[in-house]
Amino acid sequence: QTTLKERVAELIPVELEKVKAVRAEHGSKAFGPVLVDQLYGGMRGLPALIWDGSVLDAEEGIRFRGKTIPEIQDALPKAPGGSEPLPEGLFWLLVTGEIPTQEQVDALSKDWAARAAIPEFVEELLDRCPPTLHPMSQFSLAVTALNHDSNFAKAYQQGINKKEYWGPVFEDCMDLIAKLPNIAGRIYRNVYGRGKLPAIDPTKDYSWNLTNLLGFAENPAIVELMRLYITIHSDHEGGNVSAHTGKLVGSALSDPFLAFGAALNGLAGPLHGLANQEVLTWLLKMQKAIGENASDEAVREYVWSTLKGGQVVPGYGHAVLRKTDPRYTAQREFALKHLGDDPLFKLVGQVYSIVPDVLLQAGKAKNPWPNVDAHSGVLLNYYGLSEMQFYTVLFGVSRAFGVAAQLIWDRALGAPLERPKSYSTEAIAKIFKNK
Ligand code: NMX
Ligand code: MLT
Repeated sequence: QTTLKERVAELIPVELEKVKAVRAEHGSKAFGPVLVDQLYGGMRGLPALIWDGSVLDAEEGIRFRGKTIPEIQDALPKAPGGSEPLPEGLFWLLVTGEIPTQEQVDALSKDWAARAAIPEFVEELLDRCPPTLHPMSQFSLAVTALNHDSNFAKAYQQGINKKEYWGPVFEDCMDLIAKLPNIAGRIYRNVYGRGKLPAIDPTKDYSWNLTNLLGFAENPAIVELMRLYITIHSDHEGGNVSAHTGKLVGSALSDPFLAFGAALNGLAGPLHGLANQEVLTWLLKMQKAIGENASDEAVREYVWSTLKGGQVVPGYGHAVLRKTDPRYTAQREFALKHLGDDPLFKLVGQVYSIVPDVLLQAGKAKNPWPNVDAHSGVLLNYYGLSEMQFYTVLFGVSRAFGVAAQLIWDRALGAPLERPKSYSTEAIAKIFKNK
């Protein structure tokens, strides 16, 4: 059977031809005007990047290589007895655009298990972090330190031909993904005093091992949740802060560990991945303030008080989406199947029926609907993973899949250094003075 690396090698000449043809036919066509407001407005809507793994539609949400979340839930191989897709399959899809066989997915599980060990000095580095250092800072520190053993950095120093870049980058990306469970598990156990890390089981899949390292794998339902979680958080086209950062840093030929370490620092921001922590904090604060089983009126007032305090309602709104995030819907469906009448899940549902109305009335947010982060914490909390400061680490484990897939293609296709043009306000005033 073909391995992922062999398949990528076969696809590279095909992709190079495709890109050549698209550029020859469309290279000189304009996407439309660039408005000065877009420079000041966080570049919203500015077409600026090539990203092959997924494309986001404002109304429909994400498609991974053209497939919606329900479609990949249906099409990707599962674990024995499981019903959620294995993220190994999603990675294969992100990289190749093809649905892998069960055997190919199983081979990836084995390959990643074999690569999972982290260097002793990284273990020590994590063990010496104070438990007060945020898990995301520890995560980015450890991922950056993996650069010590980067195949690409070494090959570059030895004068590798640029046509060959993708090979060691592929190996680094596989190592990166494979090592994240041991890093995440170690951080979790160190910070929350959860005892010693068990060994990776080479007969089990990636999500089972991750869940086991955290100490929860005896419950098959949370293992299934982890498979869904890692799958749906993996990629959200290229413009989001973490994906774009990974691509940008990789474009300087920084190796995948340096590039993804940088991506994690972006994911750690409260307007991006940290929002999953913020949502649970906010829900618990609300519960404390207005009690369990509070009335809709009390919830509505609490939402207004958040807005009036000059804060955002975490988990709501999006820079691109204009409808409920299908990743929210997938998690809600999982919760409906597994969570029963968990009080926090009920509160999440109640908030969903109230917040969009309030945000619309407040009249600022362009999208009043929930995003992925509005639901993830409640699910993890239900299964006993209640330490919300850790939640973004799991988002980060997943986001490595999307960033890694693109880093492989960027180096295979010879993507150039990113270097857009910037202007000062003075320069803009001068340029457009008489226009
Ligand atoms: N609560 C309160 N105000 C909001 C919200 C919200 N959930 N969403 C947008 N706004 C405000 C926003 O702060 C801005 O205010 P101002 O003009 O005073 O600066 C105004 O509405 C217009 O913002 P938009 O153009 O709708 O949103 P933008 O594209 O700038 O930002 C987010 C997108 C996601 C940063 C924003 O919706 C937000 O802060 N949401 C809450 C945090 C969150 O859930 N982030 C997670 C996103 C998903 N992820 O994992 O990365
Ligand atoms: C993501 O998954 O990266 C977030 O939804 C943010 C985004 O797409 O901008």
